[in-house]
Amino acid sequence: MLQATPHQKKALSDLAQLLEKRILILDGAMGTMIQGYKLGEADYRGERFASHSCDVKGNNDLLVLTRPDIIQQIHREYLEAGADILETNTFNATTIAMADYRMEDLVPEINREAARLAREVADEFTRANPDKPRFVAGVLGPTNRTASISPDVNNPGYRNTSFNRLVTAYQQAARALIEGGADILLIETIFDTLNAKAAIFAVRDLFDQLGFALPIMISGTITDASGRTLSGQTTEAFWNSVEHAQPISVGLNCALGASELRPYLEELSNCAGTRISAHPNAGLPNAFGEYDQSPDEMAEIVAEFAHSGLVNIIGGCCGTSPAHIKAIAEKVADIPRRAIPTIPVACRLSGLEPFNIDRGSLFVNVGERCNVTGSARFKRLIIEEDYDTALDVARDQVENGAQIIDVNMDEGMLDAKSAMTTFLNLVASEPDISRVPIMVDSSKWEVIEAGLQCIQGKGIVNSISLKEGEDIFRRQARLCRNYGAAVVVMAFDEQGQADTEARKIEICQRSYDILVNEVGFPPQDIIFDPNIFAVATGIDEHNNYAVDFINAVQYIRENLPHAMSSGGVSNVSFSFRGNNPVREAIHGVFLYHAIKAGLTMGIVNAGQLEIYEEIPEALKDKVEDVILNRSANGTEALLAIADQYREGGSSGKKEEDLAWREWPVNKRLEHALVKGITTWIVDDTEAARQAASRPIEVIEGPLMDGMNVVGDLFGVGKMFLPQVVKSARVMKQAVTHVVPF
Ligand code: THG
Repeated sequence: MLQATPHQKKALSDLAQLLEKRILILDGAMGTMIQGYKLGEADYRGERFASHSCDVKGNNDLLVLTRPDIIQQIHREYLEAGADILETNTFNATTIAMADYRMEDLVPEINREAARLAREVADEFTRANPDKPRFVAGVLGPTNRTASISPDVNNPGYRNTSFNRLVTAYQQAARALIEGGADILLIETIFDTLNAKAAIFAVRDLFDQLGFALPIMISGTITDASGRTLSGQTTEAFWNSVEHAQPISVGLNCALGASELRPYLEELSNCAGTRISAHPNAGLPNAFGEYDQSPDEMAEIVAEFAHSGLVNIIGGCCGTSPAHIKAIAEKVADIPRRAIPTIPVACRLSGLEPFNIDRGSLFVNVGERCNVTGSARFKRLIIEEDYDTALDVARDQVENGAQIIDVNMDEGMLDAKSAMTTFLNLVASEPDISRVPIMVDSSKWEVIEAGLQCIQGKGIVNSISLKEGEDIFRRQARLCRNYGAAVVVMAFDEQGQADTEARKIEICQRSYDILVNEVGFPPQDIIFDPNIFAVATGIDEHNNYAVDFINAVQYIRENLPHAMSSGGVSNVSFSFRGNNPVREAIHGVFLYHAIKAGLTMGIVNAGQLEIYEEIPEALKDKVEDVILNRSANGTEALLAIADQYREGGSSGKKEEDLAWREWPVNKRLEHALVKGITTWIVDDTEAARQAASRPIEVIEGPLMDGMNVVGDLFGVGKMFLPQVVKSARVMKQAVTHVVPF
């Protein structure tokens, strides 16, 4: 068993202490320095690899075995320049990247040696000057493959690596770096966050195996002016995806020069509650691909970062030399380090974009339609492998206001694991879908893991519970943490699924205590689902189900700090299957009361949410009796009128629907905006325009008034985002009509 060296045991606290005091200096480029030695094939090979089967010139990491003198000399020059932290020469030292040189077998040795060489020189300098201790960051590079991008444009679901292969490769490299004496692990130049999540998983799992942990540094790379990683994430989305590593620092490196990096560094500095590192290139490459920003120029720009309070660790990437590091170290020596800001507690999810939920957030819509058990159509599409149309189901939901999408492939006729992988890999290549976080929904743990292995963002596991006892619950929770996911926890224990208020509360409280106190799970990443069951089933024991759920939601809000709540909303109306208008009315009433009690989110049909205010009074009254269990024969009374509201029913919705067409034009516009009806919007806008003295009055008058009603209803939780999206479309059509005038 690998034991921590005295160095490694104290690394976390030593480094944290030093970071309190000042800005630390990371070294600069290795590649540029090696180039200066003008080495040939024979130098790279040395005696040991003289007869290796392929060319190895350019395999810089190999030099730790064949030219350790050069590597140590470069380390020494950076330490002389003032570097506090050395990076090991291991950027490509994984089996995945070393395959290019047929040197996979050497990976443990290269990492071990690289760390040992750096350690030796660092210790030399620390002994000479104990007031300036030097650290060794074991570098885990990005590899040359991407887990969330297809290398084949004609086959977007294809991948040439996998999460599990990356985990194995990273873990092997990390273990050897620790054996060699590294006291930090640096996951860097991340262009695909899913690769980085595999590295984090590998390292966290390794620390568990070893029984000790080293500080982790994380550094991503923004590839171009889009301000996104190669795999499409914004800076904040990237941070949300890797925060679970609890890194001692997060930062950006490579790709851009310091001045181009600045806006993204600032964004990161504003959202990350840890220290910030930067190691930019020496400017942008010139026509020959060389970097020619001088040490003074670069130091000038970097000093401004420091003055603006953006950085805690600073160094250089491509094109930088000891002279750059020296100039930077001198410039920032007396500038105070960035203070870690206090970031408000929130569940910070991401797709390509961040999605943060806190206790003040409005109700969050999770799209339910990508569910083979919840949608006959989606099931048919998946079974027939019509993935293009299945992707449209996801896209429609996002366009209609779903802020997260639930994906469930649990169906006897399917290989759920492979369907989950295929679908999520395809979703990853659709930016208009994958901008939102994914909720991986399955009752089978292996399907959940397969899903988590496909998402670069921070998603939600749906679900874990105490169903199979505490041990499995704890184990799965720890794994969710290593994958970096939030969790839905069902109110389900060894005795079964909670159906009464008391049982729901008991299980949620017990689950919370285990997760927060024993597992160390962040409470803001816990979403309790106290079970939404169908009401109005004709069985008296079911009459209080909605009330029990709503009361449990209130308990969670008041007693389980930072935890959230959720539920599968469409479940509540199962007994009215086939009668969508009544089901939608039930959902509208149920949500209105559940949200008032503190419900954070719901799995809903985002395109079909009824507005509480707009439910016909007679129907609303009967539905409310059922939801709130206010009347002994509520079910019978609702059943008695339900048929009238059926689509095309005899006395209800249809006629009521058209009565508003007789109203004055301003009221018609308001109604169209609130209900999201586009059918007559151009006619009505035109009528209003002819009545007005100036066209602008139509926009400033009835249209804005209508949108204000929408705003008010939204503000008090009587409208939801998907409906507001529809309102915005109606508004746009109306305004478009007026503009030419
Ligand atoms: N809690 C959690 N996860 C869940 C649920 C829950 N996931 C699944 C489910 N319940 C939520 N999703 C749905 C999706 C669809 C329907 C209900 C819940 C639904 N579908 C219609 C039906 O079956 O009648 C439509 C059928 C069709 O279109 O073919 O009602 O509670 N954590």
